[in-house]
Amino acid sequence: MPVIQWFPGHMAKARRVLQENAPLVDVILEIVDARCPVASSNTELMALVAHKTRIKILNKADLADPGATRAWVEHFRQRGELAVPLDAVKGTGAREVIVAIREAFAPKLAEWTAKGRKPRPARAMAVGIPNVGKSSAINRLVGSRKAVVGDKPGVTRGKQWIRIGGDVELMDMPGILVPKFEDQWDGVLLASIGAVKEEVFDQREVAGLLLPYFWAKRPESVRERFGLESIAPEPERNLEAIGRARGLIRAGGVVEDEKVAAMVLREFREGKVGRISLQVPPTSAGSTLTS
Ligand SMILES: Nc1nc2c(ncn2[C@@H]2O[C@H](COP(=O)(O)OP(=O)(O)OP(=O)(O)O)[C@@H](O)[C@H]2O)c(=O)[nH]1
Ligand SMILES: [Mg+2]
Repeated sequence: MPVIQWFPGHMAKARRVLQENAPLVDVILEIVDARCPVASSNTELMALVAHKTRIKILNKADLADPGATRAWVEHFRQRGELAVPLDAVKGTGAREVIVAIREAFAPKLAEWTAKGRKPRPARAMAVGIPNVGKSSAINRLVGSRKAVVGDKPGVTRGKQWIRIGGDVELMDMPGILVPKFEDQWDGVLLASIGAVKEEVFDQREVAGLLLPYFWAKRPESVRERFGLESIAPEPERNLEAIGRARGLIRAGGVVEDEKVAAMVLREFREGKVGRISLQVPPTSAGSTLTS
């Protein structure tokens, strides 16, 4: 059985939302999780708006390995794609996002004014799969500048725009994309970053598959937090050892492996296992990417 059982029916709705909103904006901000920017992107949906200017926001950069994030930015840049790291909680990178939107819009604006038309602000919208931080990013970009620009009848069909810089406006609602699964490991990554509901995957399976990866990247954190002295080839043995170390044991001495798995995933999501990137760019996949 696959790790994730998925229902591709949601794809149609996400496609519709994207296609309806794309014509209203100059720039599409695709929010992805910096720890796995490819798995948390829906390349199939984004291909529908390939004609638009797009900026990838590598959000939760505070939880990712800084070296890996730098490598990702460079990787995307080499492919002609804009990528900007963001920590939507602290706001680190928010200014750079606004600058990137302004710069991406500059050629269009120049063309516009050359034709004698009045300059207007750049319009952007945020899209992304669940839990990547779309709402947090919007809040952070808006900051204290809560000024709603208001409806633009006929152009925006009731959409609200918020001014986020002198000459940049952001749609107040993000577009929700569906996660895409190309293989089982994608499913594991998407589950680990909270992009899919916990009911649709087996947390023990996901935690079991991730632990060797955490161990390879941050052995000292895994040892300290979870009390593992070594990593066993059998996932159940690792969960078992963690359960004993952390006291997640039922009467009768049986380790509560579901609780152990849920805890491992939660602590990873909260960044307590250290800054770990789950994907590194193909070119640097073999290199060491510790901070
Ligand atoms: N550490 C860290 N946590 C973040 C960041 N951005 C968002 N979060 C956390 O991630 C969780 C999800 O953030 P949201 O902003 O609700 O994400 P969303 O994409 O709007 O989620 P949905 O609306 O459910 O699809 C929250 O617990 C946020 O506090 C970030 O840059 N760093
Ligand atoms: Mg949200």
